[in-house]
Amino acid sequence: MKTLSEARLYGIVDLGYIEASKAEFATEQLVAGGVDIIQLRAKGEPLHRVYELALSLHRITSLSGVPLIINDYPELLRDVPAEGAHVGQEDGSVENARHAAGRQVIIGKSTHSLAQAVSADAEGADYIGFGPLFATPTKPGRPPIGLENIAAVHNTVQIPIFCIGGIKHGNLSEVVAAGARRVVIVSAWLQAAAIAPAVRQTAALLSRR
Ligand code: TZP
Ligand code: MG
Repeated sequence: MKTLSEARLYGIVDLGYIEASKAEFATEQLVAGGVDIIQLRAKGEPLHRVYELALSLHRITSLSGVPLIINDYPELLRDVPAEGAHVGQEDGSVENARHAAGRQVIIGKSTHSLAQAVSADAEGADYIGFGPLFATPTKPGRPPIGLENIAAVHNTVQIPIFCIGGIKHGNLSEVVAAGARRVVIVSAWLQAAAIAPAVRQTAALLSRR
């Protein structure tokens, strides 16, 4: 399994874009394309469905040693052998999430400013999401933070930083030029004509920098 610090491409199986019945297929495609981490994001699904999906996605990700992160439900990590959980600013502390998980797991936190990034690091997060850089329908109502703090956050916070929000091939070079080293991409991969080639294309664009 890759360590977090080696990870550069973070995919999300988001049920806002993919029907639950296609979640396994999307996961296989993301893995085949070469993502380093996958998150299951199942907003609005009942907990037992998230549990079942997490189990079935983990059967796929574990074959390739790709860590599976569960959005929002760290307590599921007591019953699902996934590698971590991801929490937002409204979801309580990293410590609470660790306690809920009940075992040694990865805990990631969403941050929307330099100050929140510094706090998440101090709180003990293993990685942060930083964004949304651009306005995105995947996170409606969340104002974009732009690219101007990407360099500063990398100079200030030592844990892995995954830039997120509206990233696609057409703007990846700007994002990287602003200092991003790792990216989360949701809709641009899930809505691509074919997911695995889209991930490969991102990987190629990122490694050219
Ligand atoms: N958090 C900040 S932006 C975002 C999340 C979950 C969504 C990113 O999705 P997309 O489709 O890559 O813009
Ligand atoms: Mg949340």
